[in-house]
Amino acid sequence: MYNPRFEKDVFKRDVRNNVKTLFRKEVEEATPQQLFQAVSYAVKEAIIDDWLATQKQYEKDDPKTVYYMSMEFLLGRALGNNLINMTAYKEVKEALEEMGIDLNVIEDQEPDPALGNGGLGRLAACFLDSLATLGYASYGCGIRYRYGMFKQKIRDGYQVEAPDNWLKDGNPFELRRPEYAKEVRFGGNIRVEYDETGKTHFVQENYESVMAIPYDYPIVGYGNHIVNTLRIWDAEAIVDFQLDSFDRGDYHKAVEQENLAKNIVEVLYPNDNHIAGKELRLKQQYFFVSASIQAAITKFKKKHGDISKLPEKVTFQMNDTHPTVAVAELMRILLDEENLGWNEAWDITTKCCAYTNHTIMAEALEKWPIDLFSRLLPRIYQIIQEIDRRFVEQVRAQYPGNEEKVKKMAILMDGQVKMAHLAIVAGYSVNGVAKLHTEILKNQELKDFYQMMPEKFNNKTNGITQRRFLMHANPLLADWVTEKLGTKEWITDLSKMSGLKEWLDDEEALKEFMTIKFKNKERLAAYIKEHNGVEVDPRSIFDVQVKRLHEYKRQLLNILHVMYLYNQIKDHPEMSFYPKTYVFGAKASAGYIRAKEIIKLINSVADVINNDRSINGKLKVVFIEDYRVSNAELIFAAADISEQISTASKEASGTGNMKFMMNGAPTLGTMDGANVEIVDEVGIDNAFIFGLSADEVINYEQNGGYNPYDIYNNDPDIRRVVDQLVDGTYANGDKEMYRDLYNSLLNNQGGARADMYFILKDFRSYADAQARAMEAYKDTDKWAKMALKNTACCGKFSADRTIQEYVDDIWHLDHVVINEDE
Ligand code: 26M
Repeated sequence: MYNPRFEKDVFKRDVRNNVKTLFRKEVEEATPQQLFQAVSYAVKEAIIDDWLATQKQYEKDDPKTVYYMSMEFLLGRALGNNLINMTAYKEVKEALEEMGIDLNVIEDQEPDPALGNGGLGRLAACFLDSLATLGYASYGCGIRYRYGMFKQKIRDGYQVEAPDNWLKDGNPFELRRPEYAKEVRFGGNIRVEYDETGKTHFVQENYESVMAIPYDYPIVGYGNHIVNTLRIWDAEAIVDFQLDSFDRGDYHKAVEQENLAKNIVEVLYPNDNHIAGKELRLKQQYFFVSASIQAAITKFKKKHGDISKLPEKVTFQMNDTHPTVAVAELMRILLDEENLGWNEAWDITTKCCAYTNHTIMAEALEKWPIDLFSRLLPRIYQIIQEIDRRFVEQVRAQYPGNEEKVKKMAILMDGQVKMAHLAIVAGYSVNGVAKLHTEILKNQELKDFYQMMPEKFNNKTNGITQRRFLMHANPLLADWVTEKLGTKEWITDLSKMSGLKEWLDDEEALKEFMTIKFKNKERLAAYIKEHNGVEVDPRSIFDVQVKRLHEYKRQLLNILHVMYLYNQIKDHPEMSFYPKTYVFGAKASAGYIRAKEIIKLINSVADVINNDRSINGKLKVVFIEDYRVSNAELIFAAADISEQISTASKEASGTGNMKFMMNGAPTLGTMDGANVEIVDEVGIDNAFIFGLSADEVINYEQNGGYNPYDIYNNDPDIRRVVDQLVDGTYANGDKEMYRDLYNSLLNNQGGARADMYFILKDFRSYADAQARAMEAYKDTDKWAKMALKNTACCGKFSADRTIQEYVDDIWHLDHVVINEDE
């Protein structure tokens, strides 16, 4: 046991004391929520010592630091994870048991901090965990949204959004740091001044501004006493700091600034892979970027005089284009506040900034109208104009007479600011998030940039943290793995999982492995019973698709196939069919109408099938409400089959696929994103692969698509399910409810091609993969082996591996060790 604070008796006393001082109660009288608070404060106290020690060590060693700039951090609950990383989970569980408290119940009191949408935000959270665990100095930089990702309710089969007031009971783990506040300015105009030496100065006037107040959130490394910081910014009106502005008659200004401050951090935009172009979103971006960069520079200057050395100690990683104004903000500070010349400032900036691309979806490429951008950020816009002017000059020099290139590559074009172009031009590294994705960037989407600056491009295949997604999500399997490997090393070195291959032919071990899966399925079945009121049989195959709802992820393909299976069972009641439970979980962006229609369809199909007693429970469909990190942990552990069925080329990586694999669920999917690398690791025989390849999809797209009627006319099974969208089968006789989905599959609509995502095209091949999976499952021994093989081969997909690659190839951070005796 590494932390003396978890001396059981001391810890128990701390908890009792906290209940008293916080709530004036005895433990026996406290509510579960109050106990959660009391336990969390006791844990925080232990964290604080390590947090201080870590910062002291950093002060001493002065390691290079990465600032991971992200609009989103989808952390999930902290309590259980912190206990695991402090290697105190079991001791605390026991201590609480002795007090008559169940740790699981306490953990369930914690609201999920959901400051992110999906993949991109969860990746950021996994990266922070790995950075701390590997001993690298890092800050996560983001926004402390008052309301995180909305809560999803399903009412009458429809998604209804409710606000996520995650801070309503306070947040035991965070620390407000007003002494590090920074002012951020918006709007106004830029006045040019010349001083006596003839030097030019740019002065912003008539601006509005807000105070950015940091809240620090501890990121606990596994078993190494390192505690890094996630710094998320709240906004407050400046008037709170200058109480006299009311006296000066600035009443209106005061109210305006209150509003600006309140609005900026009010809510996370619930879009995923789609850009809305709202002014408030740009305000959010500049707000946290400016505050974070200012803070980083202040910290650097306190220790180092010479700003030109910044790249030796600091690197800014931009999580997608959302924080790309960082490059212009850094330039602004270097030019206007540090008084450097352009070339020197540019040299520093281009050695400090790096960019990760997460998508090739056209509607997700971030572009801002110039009029909006220049009005809100006048000085930043001037700087971007100059960056663009110099870059275009360079393009013309390299490709004389080729104005096509300029048009395709410029940062400012067609009245827009193209954020990806800015990020690539100013960044020293551009990376994709899986091999296939990076190849598509290099050869298609960003081809011109790759040709001009190939040295910037590199791949960093995503990963996940095994601490949360195996140890915490699946303690039974985690203990089994430790026992079989005879070591806990896999917790910080996931490549050790390959040692499990020795057990692939051991019948007893396979049986144990499948018993654990069964217990996890019982646990999920209980959750489904409680939350959906649906009975599912843990002996049935749990086939799971959980992820954001998006057409390219093709939840529609999945549910159409369920409709097809149902038709089959009804037509041929005697046919051999292994009972199946299809599990869905997905939030649709609030304004994404078609995504919401798909949710309604899934729920309608569930209703019809689950209530049809004639099929003897062979088929069940469950839509899990409010899919989020906390219930994801239960779901991954309980899955038999992992549905990863995006249209090839569209899913940059996927990370859910890795979580399923780690927990022993084979992939049923397309050759897309990181699925390709999963198949490389586990072998094609231990996955169920189907559908068009990325090349084939891109080829069709470049030739105007394909004609879905060729399939509809020639395949009666497919025609039947498509027609069932408009014959009222799943809509109580209403023939119009799913007309839009029907049309999207068959008919061109304005700019959108019929069946843009190749659902009908891939349907047969998908149904075939489904059939193969069912056949494989029937052979219990073979299945167990296949499932274990997946767990045994997941080593590559640790975020620890990913982060080590970022460190080696991009960030070049120094490794830090905390000396336990100090
Ligand atoms: C943009 C503008 C306004 C509001 C929101 C956005 C926005 C927010 C999140 C756009 C995209 C966002 O996320 C994209 C995302 O999650 N991409 C996923 O990133 C994962 C991590 O790399 C990959 O595994 C997924 O394949 C990729 O879809």
